[in-house]
Amino acid sequence: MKNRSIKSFVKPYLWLALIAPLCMVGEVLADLKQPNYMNTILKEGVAKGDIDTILAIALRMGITLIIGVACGVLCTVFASMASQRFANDLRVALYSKVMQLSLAETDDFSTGSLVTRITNDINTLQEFMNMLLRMFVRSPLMFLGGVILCIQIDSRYAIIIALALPIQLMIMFLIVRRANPMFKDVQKKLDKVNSVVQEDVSGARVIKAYVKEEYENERFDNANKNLRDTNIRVLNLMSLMGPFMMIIMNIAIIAIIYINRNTLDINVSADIMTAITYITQILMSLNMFGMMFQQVSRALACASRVREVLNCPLSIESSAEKSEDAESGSGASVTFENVCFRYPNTSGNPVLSEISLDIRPGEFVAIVGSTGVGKTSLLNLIPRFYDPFEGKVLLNGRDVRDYDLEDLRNRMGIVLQKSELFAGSIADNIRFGKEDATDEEIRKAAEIAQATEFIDSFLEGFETPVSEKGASLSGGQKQRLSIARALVRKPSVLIMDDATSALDLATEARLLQGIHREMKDTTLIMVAQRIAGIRHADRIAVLENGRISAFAPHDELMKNSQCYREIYDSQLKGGAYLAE
Ligand code: M5T
Ligand code: MG
Repeated sequence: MKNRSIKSFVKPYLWLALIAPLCMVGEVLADLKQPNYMNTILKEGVAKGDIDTILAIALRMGITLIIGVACGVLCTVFASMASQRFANDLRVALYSKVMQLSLAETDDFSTGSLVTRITNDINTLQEFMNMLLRMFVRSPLMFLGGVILCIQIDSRYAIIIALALPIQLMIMFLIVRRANPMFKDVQKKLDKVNSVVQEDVSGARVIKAYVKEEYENERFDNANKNLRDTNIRVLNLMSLMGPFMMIIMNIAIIAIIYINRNTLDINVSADIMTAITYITQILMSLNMFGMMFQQVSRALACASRVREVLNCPLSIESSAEKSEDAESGSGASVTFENVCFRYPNTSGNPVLSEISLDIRPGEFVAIVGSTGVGKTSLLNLIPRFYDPFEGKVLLNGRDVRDYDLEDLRNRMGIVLQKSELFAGSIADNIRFGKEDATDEEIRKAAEIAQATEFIDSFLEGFETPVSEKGASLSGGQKQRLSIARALVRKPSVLIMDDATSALDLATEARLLQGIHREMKDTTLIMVAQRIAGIRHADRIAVLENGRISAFAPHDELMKNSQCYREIYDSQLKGGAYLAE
């Protein structure tokens, strides 16, 4: 994959990005012309009582105002279009990159940081671009024009610049206060985007295992579009506020001077008013400039964080070849040849050393060992969540690194140690394992997984909604749904990582019998803490200090493996439940 710079995301919208500042020049010129017209109205019209001149200049003023407002609105529209689209593209690109990341990289970045990069950081970049397009031209032009025109009237007015500052702050405060509730809505949409991201990024293992990257990308795209549209709407609304403020201010000044026209020297007050308007503009532009510089450093930091993820090399990449013998249902052999493994960016002893295992098609193999010994790590190597640094893992005699990644994972049903479910119905969650599963297949999988007993007790059955991350279900219920999700795809290899820990022994026994009866050919590799459930396994591997210390059926291990006997004894003493 080739690296992409952030600049390359601006390119498609370059014409929008160039039109926006051009429109801004129009708005600034119109804004600068307004006080000049006011001056003429007062001196030539009001002072001389010449209604015709007042009307004629007022008409010109109105036209200039309309042109200015139009230019301003256009500038805002183009600037928001350019920045929103740029950000939208960047978000989608960054997001699909995050979906592609191998677990080694996700661990490295940490999920929270990835979420912030996709949402907050890109948002900052988008705001910065918007600001740049609108203010970069406006601020200096307005400032210079204002100062020149103001001092042209009377050089003493320069003092007024300093005096006008408090008025300026007040206006700013009112604008910000009015804008706040509107931006709340945008924030809500941003939260939506965030929560989709949170769920998907933290559920990355399941999405990978079931090859759902495409589907989740689409879900994200929709939430993102919502955000973009709301943003454009709010920004368009905001663009009307400037002109409104101007009109009200000017009318008020004319009104005051008109009422006092007999007692006031119109010429002097006209100049004062014009100068005040210019000073306001000068101060406004100063303010914008300050804000802009504040944004530059923030944007630079965000840009480098986004680039880091976007161009991060993948440690696990799919081999281009698609293998032809993809036949689900019939078991596959799984072989570990002298495998050594250590988590990336860790030092010290390897987690697994010299692991050699030969698991036959259709065999039921259990893996036992004390907690933290590396059982999960061992299973992680089969679907290539990580790659070993020495030795190889083979599926059907072929190195897993030679398989197309999607194809490899599609042959497996994986039940992770921690059940991850998604918002949706129970049926949706099981269907995650097989997109085109029929209702019968879903029910069948749920039956084998011993899940129907609780599903049928729900009023809505399979249509019962599951809340985010499966929070509305018990641990055992979540586990059984995760098992059903793996079973529904009728995998060649079924991998269960302590997936029955929350089930009672009787339920666990029924589940294993069901798998044995209905999926005879499937190779079952199961990590378990309790010997009771796996004593009937064809063979049991005992993991000790990252090595396989024994690999044999239960009866043989009882005779030959001290470690196995110790585990057995401890459980027997604990509850005496092994007696059948
Ligand atoms: C084995 C370390 C962990 C432990 C060893 C998942 C993971 C584990 N480890 C990491 O450094 N990074 C990781 O991402 O590896 O861990 P395990 O394979 O999870 O052990 P287990 O499955 O046998 O344990 P348990 O508790 O599930 O029975 O030292 O720190
Ligand atoms: Mg584990």
